[in-house]
Amino acid sequence: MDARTDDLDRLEAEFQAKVDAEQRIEPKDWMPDRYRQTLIRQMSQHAHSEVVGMLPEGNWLTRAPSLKRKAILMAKIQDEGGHGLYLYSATETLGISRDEMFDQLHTGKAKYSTIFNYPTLTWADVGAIGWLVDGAAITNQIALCRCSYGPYARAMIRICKEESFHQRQGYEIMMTMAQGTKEQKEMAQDALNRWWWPTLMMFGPNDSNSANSAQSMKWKIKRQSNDELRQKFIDATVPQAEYLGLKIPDDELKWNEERGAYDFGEIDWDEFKAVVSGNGLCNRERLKARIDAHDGGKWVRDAALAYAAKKAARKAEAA
Ligand code: FAQ
Repeated sequence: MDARTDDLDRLEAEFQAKVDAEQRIEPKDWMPDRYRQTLIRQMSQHAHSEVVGMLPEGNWLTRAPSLKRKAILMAKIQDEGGHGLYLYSATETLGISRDEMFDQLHTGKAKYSTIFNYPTLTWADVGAIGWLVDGAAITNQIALCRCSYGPYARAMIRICKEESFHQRQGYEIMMTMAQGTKEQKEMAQDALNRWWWPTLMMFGPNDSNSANSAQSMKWKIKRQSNDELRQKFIDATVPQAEYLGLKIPDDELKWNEERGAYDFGEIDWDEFKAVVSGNGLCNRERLKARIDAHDGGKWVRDAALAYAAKKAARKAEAA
């Protein structure tokens, strides 16, 4: 074994000991390259999900049923943009630039959550997204507040607070519709039918098929496995659906007294794979919208750079 390998082994052992002792890893600390790359992958995917996630709800901004609903929805969507920016900044601390991240998204190299490749067909979908999608996001993100990487964990604390307002607003829309006319209740049920299974897919593949989980858990990036979080979400959400008087579209859903948890049906993993690989209902539309927005913003970036260059030149002249 050469001296360099010895050094690396020692550094890795010290790093793991720090993680095991629940000490946070900060940007300037030494970290294994694979830890850095795993975080860049997960955090950039998370940031992209927030930004792409603005699109399905944005579809209803001009058609919100009242001024109040419109203002609330606009605030929620702005929060999501803010979460994206927060997460891009946190990811930059790992040594990747924002331009590189955008490029990875626009060329299809980086993923974003499958959930945002489904269409929002009615106003009830806005309620279902808040209730279910934000509900699932919180379940996942509460665990991430204790992630070993400091900037990610700290970003999650604020994001979770805002997500919980999002979840409540979604549930309130569902409640209003479920208690409304027959047509409104049907609309709420239809939204639940369409969003339930895709929401369960947000937690990723089953643990036995999750390529990254074991290592991410060892590094304490992930604190709970995909299946544990999915189960937690289901157990919390079933009583909420019952309270609304809506039926979760799963005939195998049943309380298991022994496990103290709900049993549930099999997720359609073929559908998941199709959406992950770019063949969901809205993948192409979503990516096109992001690329168009980026291209459309080029003049702003150019103007900001020109202004900064001019300011620097003036400063140099004055010095
Ligand atoms: N969609 O080995 P694992 C939100 C990929 S934020 C797409 O288990 P990992 C807020 C995975 O990347 C929602 N790809 O992976 C909001 C990997 O591929 P790779 C986003 C998925 O990372 C609400 C491969 O499959 N939240 O909703 C998905 O250990 C409302 C194998 O999987 C986050 O990103 C999927 N659903 O665990 C905004 C949270 N699942 O990269 C607007 C942070 C898996 O190796 C409106 N992320 N994949 O080629 C995480 O916690 C994790 O990355 C998981 C996946 C749990 C998503």
